Amino acid sequence: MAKRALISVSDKTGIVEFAKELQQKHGYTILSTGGTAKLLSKEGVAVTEVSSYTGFPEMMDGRVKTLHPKIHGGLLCLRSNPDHMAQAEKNGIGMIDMVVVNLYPFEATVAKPNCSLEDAIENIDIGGPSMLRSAAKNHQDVTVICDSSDYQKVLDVLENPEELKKLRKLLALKVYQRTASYDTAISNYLQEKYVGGLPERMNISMPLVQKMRYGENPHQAAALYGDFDKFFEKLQGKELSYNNIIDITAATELISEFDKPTVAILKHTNPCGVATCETLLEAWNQAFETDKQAPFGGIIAVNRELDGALAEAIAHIFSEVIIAPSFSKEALEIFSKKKNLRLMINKNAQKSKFTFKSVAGGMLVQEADDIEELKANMKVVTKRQPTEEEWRAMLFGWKVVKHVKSNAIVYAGCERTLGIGAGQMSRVDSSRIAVWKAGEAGLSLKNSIVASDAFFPFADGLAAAAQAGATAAIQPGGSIRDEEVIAEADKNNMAMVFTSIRHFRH
Ligand code: 93A
Repeated sequence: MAKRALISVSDKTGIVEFAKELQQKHGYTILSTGGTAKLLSKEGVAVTEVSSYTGFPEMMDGRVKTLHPKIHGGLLCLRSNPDHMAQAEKNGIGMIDMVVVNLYPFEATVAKPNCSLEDAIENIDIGGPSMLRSAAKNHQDVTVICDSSDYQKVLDVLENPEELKKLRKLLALKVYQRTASYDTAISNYLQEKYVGGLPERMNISMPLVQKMRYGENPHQAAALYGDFDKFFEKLQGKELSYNNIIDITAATELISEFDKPTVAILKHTNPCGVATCETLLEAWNQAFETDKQAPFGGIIAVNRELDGALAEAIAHIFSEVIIAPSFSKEALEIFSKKKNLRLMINKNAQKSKFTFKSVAGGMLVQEADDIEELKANMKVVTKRQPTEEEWRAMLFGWKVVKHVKSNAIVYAGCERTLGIGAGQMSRVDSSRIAVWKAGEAGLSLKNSIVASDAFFPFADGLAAAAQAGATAAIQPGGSIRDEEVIAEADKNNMAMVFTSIRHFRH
């Protein structure tokens, strides 16, 4: 008996070639729905319309096309079960061995700016997911394809029963991932329309990418969801760990703040040193000068091609991951000697759209801290205006402090970090640590600037900064004691800028 495939696709990419090969090389007969059938027969593929196969017309504007026992019986019938086979025979139900379906483009439809509710509803596919789910449930007998990128994979193993059996399992899994994300998109849309709730830009549906070897610690199971692998390509090195993925994300988000050649060195998501210079090599030297100890086992990110000279300099210390838009041949050669070092190409400067935090019984979701900040919207609040140099150092420090765990204090020069204080419960302690770190590194804070992720609650923070050598400060402002803080800055002849935007990062 010839095998039978049912093809019903909205996205018709590659379907003609696939159907031809199915028919001509593998002897399949083809059942198909309206638009798909029309295209296939125009291109010389012999098709039987589902409507003539079931004896039922497509009706209600196509809402009912394939929802028929002859279709679902042919998909769900267990071939190994004599009762199923007898019932199929009695009811004139033939077996369907393959289903090729992709769904009405609901997500793309609702993403259009002026999509009406009617349009959205009409684009909820019912028959397609039903066939996919029936076929996927019976994947021991049926091959199911919901993604055109799988056509070739199926053709490759169609005559190899063992391989086909293995592939069918993965294809069935993919179907349930697809129908789950499809239904999530629909429910998110209706939630927004009927209940009000999340803004559309917060709709989240993410496929599972992979199980990780372990989480933050070896006894914690972990998994990766979403599109991470679309944004990075690993050129060499050990498998990425859970912690690596978090650090890579933090590093690329930080480096994406800068246009000019910049190097950022991070550890446990916090920057240890960042610098912007004419060349990456100079930037590296200055970033590394900030802290020569902490970068051991850290992450390095750059925003230009990483060349041989820089690779030579970086290779002296042990790093977990290096991220660049590209690597020169010489750099690759140098790093190839460090087999475990992970080299990542940042294919796409995509930032995370959301951040998640686990809370009792669930999670909190928020948009990422990604806001355009213009110098024009910042306000000088002191008697003295910042010099050009101070402005440059402050804007630089402000970009860095945003990526430091709160309470965050960054002392910077023009345009490099000098001392970073991260993650303390009191701002003054973060400041003390930043000053101490600069001292440890042998760097002077004379004529530096200080950046603070949130307002200075008291004048003491400003006094300490002035004493450390800072001549200017950048911070959101907004404390009830702002007047006292400004007076302290004026007393020390400091320039101070309020950004009015806070960058907590807990
Ligand atoms: O309107 S439906 O939910 N009702 C159905 O019975 C049905 N059967 C297949 N949508 C249905 N389909 C979908 O039609 C498929 O999932 C596919 O996306 C599309 C293909 O239609 P055509 O072949 O007419 O272009």
